[in-house]
Amino acid sequence: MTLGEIKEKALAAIAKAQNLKDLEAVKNEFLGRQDGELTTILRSLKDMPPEEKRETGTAANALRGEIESAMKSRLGVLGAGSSSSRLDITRPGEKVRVGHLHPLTLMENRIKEIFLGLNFSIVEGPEVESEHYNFDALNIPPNHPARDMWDTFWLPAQYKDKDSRQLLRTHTSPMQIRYMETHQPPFQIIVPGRVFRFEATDASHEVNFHQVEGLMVGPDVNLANFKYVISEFFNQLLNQKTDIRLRPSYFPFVEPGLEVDIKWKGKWLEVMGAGMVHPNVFDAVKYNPQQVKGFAFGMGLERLAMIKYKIDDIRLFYSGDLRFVDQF
Ligand code: YSA
Repeated sequence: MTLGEIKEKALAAIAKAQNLKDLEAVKNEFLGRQDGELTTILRSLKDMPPEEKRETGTAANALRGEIESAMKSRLGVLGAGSSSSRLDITRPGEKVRVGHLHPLTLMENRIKEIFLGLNFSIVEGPEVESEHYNFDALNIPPNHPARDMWDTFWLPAQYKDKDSRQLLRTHTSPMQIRYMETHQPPFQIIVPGRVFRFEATDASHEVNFHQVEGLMVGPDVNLANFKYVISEFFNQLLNQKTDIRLRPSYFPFVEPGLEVDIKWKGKWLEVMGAGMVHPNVFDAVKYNPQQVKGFAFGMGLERLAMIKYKIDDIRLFYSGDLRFVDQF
């Protein structure tokens, strides 16, 4: 190619270039280090007679400058000019969206912190449970009417584990059994975790929610200990002295069984189930009910968060609506 042809072709290709990639291709074709058209001519200068070398050299270098500046101005037109022309240091910065914890995580963290301060340990258990741990060992045998308290998601029969059917745990109480099977008293634990119930959702019921289980066992643990622990817990959680009320209730794994209410904004609100661990439960884990006593409780994390943060619909927690979660 002659210099004239190179000029004509290169400038036409530059004018046609639509993006950075097109310009790169033009650069390679004409100015490429290896076999760019113009580069080849420049490289052959050394073999030319002096007169021709001077003439051709001058013209070829001028053409290179011309092609380079045509490329630069085309780059400017395409809106991808050199960085100095793009960087405007006077422009306000872009706001960085900072992540944060979900209100339920905040709540769970605070609950753990309070119980750690009361010398409890934190343990966790499986979300897929066996019928044995979720019901039988908790003094709820098959056909026991109390099973109706927990509408259950059962796993298909092929997931049967030994003799026990598998399910999604309906409460965190099965961890009472798992923990006692592998530890000796005295101890005090809480078990935060996700639970599942096959029930209709509404403003205060979810299919999938969280509970925090508590269990304290020792030679002479009694209801007064429970009342102290739970009062202290609510005083700290709600940052104010909180009245609590214990009402008789029924859960198969405790005797006596209780429902705990707290007084909040002038009204009594039910916040947890509790009681003294039933002797049959101690039997199931091979503890001697004559020698150890214990209290247990289970509360709903969402319900507590609703009280603390004044949230009127439980479904908001799982809505994925950033306008909701960004408020925490
Ligand atoms: C009772 C005595 C013990 O010694 C230990 C634990 C318990 C609690 C028991 N395992 C239980 O699950 N009781 S419960 O069915 O009444 O649920 C406990 C708490 O979970 C409720 O007080 C409520 O706060 C929450 N809850 C229950 N169903 C719910 C729910 N939260 C959201 N959606 C639902 N569908």
